[in-house]
Amino acid sequence: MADISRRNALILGGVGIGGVAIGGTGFVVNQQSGRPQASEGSRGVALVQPTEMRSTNGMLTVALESSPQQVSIAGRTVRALSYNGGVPGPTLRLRAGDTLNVNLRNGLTDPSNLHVHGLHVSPENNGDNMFVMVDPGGSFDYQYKLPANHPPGVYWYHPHHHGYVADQVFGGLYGAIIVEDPEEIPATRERVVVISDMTFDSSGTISAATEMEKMSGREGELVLVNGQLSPALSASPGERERWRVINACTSRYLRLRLDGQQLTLLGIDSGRFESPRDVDEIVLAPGNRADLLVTALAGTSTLRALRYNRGASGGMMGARTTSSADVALATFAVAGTDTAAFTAVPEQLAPRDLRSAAVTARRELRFAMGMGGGMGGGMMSATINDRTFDATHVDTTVQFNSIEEWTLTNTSTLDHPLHLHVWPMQIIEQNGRPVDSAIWQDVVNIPARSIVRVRIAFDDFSGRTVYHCHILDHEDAGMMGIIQAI
Ligand SMILES: [Cu+2]
Repeated sequence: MADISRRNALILGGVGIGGVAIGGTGFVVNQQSGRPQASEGSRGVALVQPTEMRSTNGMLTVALESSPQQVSIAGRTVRALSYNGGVPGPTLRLRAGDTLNVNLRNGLTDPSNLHVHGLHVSPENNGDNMFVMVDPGGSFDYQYKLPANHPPGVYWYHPHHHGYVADQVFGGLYGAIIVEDPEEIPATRERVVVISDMTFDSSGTISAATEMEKMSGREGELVLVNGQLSPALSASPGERERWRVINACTSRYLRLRLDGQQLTLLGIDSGRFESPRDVDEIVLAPGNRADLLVTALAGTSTLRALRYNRGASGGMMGARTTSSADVALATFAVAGTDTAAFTAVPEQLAPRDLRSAAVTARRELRFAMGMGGGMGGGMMSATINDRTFDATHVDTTVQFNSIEEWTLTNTSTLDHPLHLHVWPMQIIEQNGRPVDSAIWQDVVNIPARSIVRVRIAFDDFSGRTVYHCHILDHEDAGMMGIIQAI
């Protein structure tokens, strides 16, 4: 085998913010400098887009097979988990009103299933049903019918079988779903930017998480963009790019910056802002997505994920800080002839605003973590309202067509990002401060020892589904509840 240490040694162009880390991989990894850098093995490789599949005449039919595959990552051949041979899996492009048919074949050695994260579709029968289990070797035909008024934006798919979610997503099982705009937003090009993290051992196999890592939520040593380490992007000055950014990391928060470029945020998750916002950075909790316009300015910039403090998990072995170091994710080189400026982004539909709505029910969800007494004899307990997930117990019953206000209380020393399936949440209040605009997300972060209030309109669909922490190790540990709209 080639000299991996040398081939993958990253060029240290100066004093980095972090030190050089010797990964469990046995090769030298340093993504911790804010400076542009890449491994010798993969430096300058252009960002590759996942395969795309697009609906025609209102329908997209896709065969998805999850299986262990040899894939090339960071200049090495490693054994990951993949949909249809790729990490990420294919990008699915849809329009409001479309029907998406997915034949899922499970080629893994563990049970699995599929979740279409963020799509506002039925959770029942062969829709986005979290109670479907696909055995190893088995298959299932899903059908998702998007309403005619489905919001445009960035969504994604990944496995969701309780107890296996973190391992399967960390292994490489995820892909993008795009719901196109009814009126096109002019851009030079569009890029799907799926950010994920992974750790491989010296044999090229994905590393298992320790109990301590599960407690804080595992973070991979390599932070990848579309499965690539430090890819290169290029553009001409004045070009406008549409970036569809997905945080597919199992636990890692992404505080993204692309200094030197002009960033305009259209929205987070399915929540499109009425007017685009110029931003310097974007924080994406695991599961969040950003719909972003990048106006290219001459010069070379680095897409970076900056240190984000998501608290510390205490315990018998002492508190452990889970504040990731800064990571350089990709380079964006802008050179050449200036192109003509783009027209303004078309006005978007004003988002619904429940701040002045009549609330029909209020409830509290209390997120807690503790040691011992956890399920499965594990050392960790991760609970919502003092319960861990029980597939036979409905935790929350809501009335169809009601508007509820939920107080999300985090009693622990770690952030927990709450994901509610099917129905998006409007953030009303954060730590006692009212939110001054209509912000809709399907993953809402609840910072350590704080309170967030959201409002939810339970309309369009009834049925049974789940809400859970999107630190997937916490979800697998039981930080998930069942909700039924009747
Ligand atoms: Cu959590």
